[in-house]
Amino acid sequence: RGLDSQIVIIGSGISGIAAAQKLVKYGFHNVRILEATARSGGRIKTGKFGNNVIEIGANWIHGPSEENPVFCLARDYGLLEPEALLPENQTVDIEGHPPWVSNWFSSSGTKLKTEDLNPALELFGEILQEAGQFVSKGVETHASMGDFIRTEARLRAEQQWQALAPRTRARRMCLISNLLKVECSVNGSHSMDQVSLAAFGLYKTLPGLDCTFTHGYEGVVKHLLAELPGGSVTYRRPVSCVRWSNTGGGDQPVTVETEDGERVSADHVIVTVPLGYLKRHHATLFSPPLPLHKQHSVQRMGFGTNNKIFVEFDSPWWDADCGVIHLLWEDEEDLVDQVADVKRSWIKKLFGFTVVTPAERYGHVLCGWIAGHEAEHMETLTEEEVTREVTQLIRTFTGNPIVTPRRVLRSQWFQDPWTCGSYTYPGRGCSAQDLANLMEPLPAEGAAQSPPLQVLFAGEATHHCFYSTVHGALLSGWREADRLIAHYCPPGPPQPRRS
Ligand code: 6YU
Repeated sequence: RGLDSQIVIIGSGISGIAAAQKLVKYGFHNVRILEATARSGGRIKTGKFGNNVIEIGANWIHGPSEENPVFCLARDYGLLEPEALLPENQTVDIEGHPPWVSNWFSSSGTKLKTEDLNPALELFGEILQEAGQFVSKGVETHASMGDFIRTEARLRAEQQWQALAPRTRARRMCLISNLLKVECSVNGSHSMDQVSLAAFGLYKTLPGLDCTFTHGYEGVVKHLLAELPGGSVTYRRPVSCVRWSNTGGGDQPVTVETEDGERVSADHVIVTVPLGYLKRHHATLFSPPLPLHKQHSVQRMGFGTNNKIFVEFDSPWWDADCGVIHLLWEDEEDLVDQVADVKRSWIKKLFGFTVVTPAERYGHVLCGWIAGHEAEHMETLTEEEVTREVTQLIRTFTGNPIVTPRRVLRSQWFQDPWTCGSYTYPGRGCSAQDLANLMEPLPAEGAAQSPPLQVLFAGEATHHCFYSTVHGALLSGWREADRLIAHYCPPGPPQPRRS
């Protein structure tokens, strides 16, 4: 069939669009995307907050440098600020942790001096770095990041901070609790106890100082979509079942059934639904079901919730150069990253806020970050309840009893039926093999009598080292397009060289 093959892509997020763009560019002309919702972009979702553009989903280009295809596209489409294009911006290596100026506030209502906190920050940074190295050493596969960080932090505090006043030591331990919550947001996990120590280092960072889009992340989605023929995406068309064949097959071996009863025949289907959706629906989404090893990997890989709470103020209560505000609870010496009573105290999981810049455009807007079951509970509350809790929180930490946000807006990624959370992390018991299993097509080439490559898998959860990111998702879409291109148009034998 070659370039006439019928290819159906499930999901119009960046991975689905990238797969379609590459196939169409190569010459495949029967490529169709079925999207459950009324829009493209999936977890790239630009919204409005007052008159400002904000990101409800993906925020930054992580590691904006030549190796990052999202950066290259955004640069070529003219979507970035001039500073992001500076060579020095692209070469600095921040290893996933931007060097923002931090302001620390305490639950006793005071602003803390950063110098007093630096030793604890350094200690935490060292432990994280060591954790990342286990992937090449091989450790007991069920060990968790949470256990490792707590054990090491207690041990090192005992050795290094013994002579300190108990109050200073206690505050440093509270700071480590805050940083554990930061890591829950970064990883999208409920607790660091759920994140694998052995697989933590699978995630790779790229050089470059994380940057944002002037008019929103969705710009890159719109530009890529414009490279597809009109009508390539069918919206409001949720797929309910992919019928494939592991025993032989007819002319077109796959049938895609949609919720409204449409049946689409295809030679190949590229599934890009989020891992959260797969965890919930894989049993009904595939007939016959996914092979067991693939099902186990779907279960073992982690997919949690990280939500944002945008808050706008008339005037700032943070320093002019501040990039991130941390909230340190004075009763959290016990190195905690989850709250005991989610309904009553969910707000304690919010580690703090990043400052939305530039101030000339945004005014005084903060973006709060909250992960885990606490974030999922927050989604069930009304906007008024969330506003009340956030206002109370800020009054407590600033010691200012009248500070009042002008407006508040939160994301609700867990309740989104087509996402069921935020992004992927390596769950306890995971290894690189699980990521390999997630991306493995059905049936694999040369593995069965039935037509190969009926069902292919893309999406951020299928990238071996950039899972959880937009660039990982984009590359996974291109990877699956390349797989089909190589299947139909294998590179020819090397030509003999003429002398
Ligand atoms: C990044 C960032 N970022 C914040 C928040 C979120 C995410 N990410 P999609 O879901 O987009 O598309 C699937 C489509 O399928 C979708 O349209 C569905 O409607 C559709 N669908 C589902 N079911 C269907 C059905 N049955 N039928 C038809 N259609 C169906 N990434 O690079 N920078 O700043 C952030 C952030 C709040 C929620 C992010 C960020 C993640 C990206 O958004 C995400 O990976 C991609 O958009 C996914 O694209 P896709 O195509 O795969 O799926 C160890 C270690 C450390 C590891 N982590 C390091 C930190 C990195 C992560 N940081 C994230 C931080 C933020 C703030």
